[in-house]
Amino acid sequence: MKIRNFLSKQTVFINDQIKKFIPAGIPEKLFKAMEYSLSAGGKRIRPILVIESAKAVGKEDINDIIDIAVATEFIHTYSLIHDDLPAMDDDDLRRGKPTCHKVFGDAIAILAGDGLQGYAYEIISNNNKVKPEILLKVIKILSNGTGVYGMVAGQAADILHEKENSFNDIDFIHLHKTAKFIQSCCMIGGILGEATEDEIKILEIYGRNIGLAFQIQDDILDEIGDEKKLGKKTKKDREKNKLTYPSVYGLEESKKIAKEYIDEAVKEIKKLKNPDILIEIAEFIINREV
Ligand code: GRG
Repeated sequence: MKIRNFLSKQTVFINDQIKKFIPAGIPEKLFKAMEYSLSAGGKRIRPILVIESAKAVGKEDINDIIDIAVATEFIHTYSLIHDDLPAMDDDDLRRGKPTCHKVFGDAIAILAGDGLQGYAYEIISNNNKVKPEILLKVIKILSNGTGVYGMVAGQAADILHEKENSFNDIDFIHLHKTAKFIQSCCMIGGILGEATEDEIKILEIYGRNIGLAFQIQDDILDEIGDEKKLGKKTKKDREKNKLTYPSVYGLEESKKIAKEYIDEAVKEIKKLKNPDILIEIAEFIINREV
């Protein structure tokens, strides 16, 4: 499949770029923990979305925005490190390797996550090629999508359901835990490509829809995915009383709803100048096995 080759190449490209931004001159164990989690693999879909969204609105030279794309992966990696902690999802395996806290201990894993999150914003602020007012918009969108109005709220809601049964709105969880961050990455690409308000709105709708489908596919893979390919244990959601699409709607209906989100995303993104790669990424999201 053409898009898989394209995404593999982009993943290698992002991996190379990430190496250039790992903070140095800090306590060795903290550095190692950050480096370990950043280098452990992963699809790099968020930075890829930043870059491809910028291209979709007509940006040709992406060299001045690579650092910002990389910053989104730093935030994603922080969220995975924290999610794996004993107090959260308590996972031993991530991306096919022992989780950060299993290798470096809880305290260093917490600090590695904290460090990655803060450093992501430092990287963005250090960009001296993009206009400061554009950088400020990027920071606003990214902090909204991943902070207290986004991923943090979603993670809290998810945990409140799992541990206390006190939160039962699956669409709130999916939107906040997963979709808002993905939506932010698409909007950030648009902002960096100096898109119009209308184009950014299109990217917002596209991003939200692929983000919601992404989480449904994640739920589906937890039920029927291959542990080896995924690099983590499957069937954990059911064990842990997680609120998932398959548990609420069943597998077939979940697949149908994910496809509806993707159809909506594709319909929307076709309004842009260069939508082809974003269309293929949308379709990849529900066909992926990892
Ligand atoms: C700790 C604030 C905080 C949030 C954690 C990332 C996360 C939120 C939880 C992990 C569990 C989960 C299912 C999250 C939803 C987002 C998601 C599907 C993450 C996995 O992202 P991928 O598939 O991972 O892009 P790779 O390994 O490819 O980078």
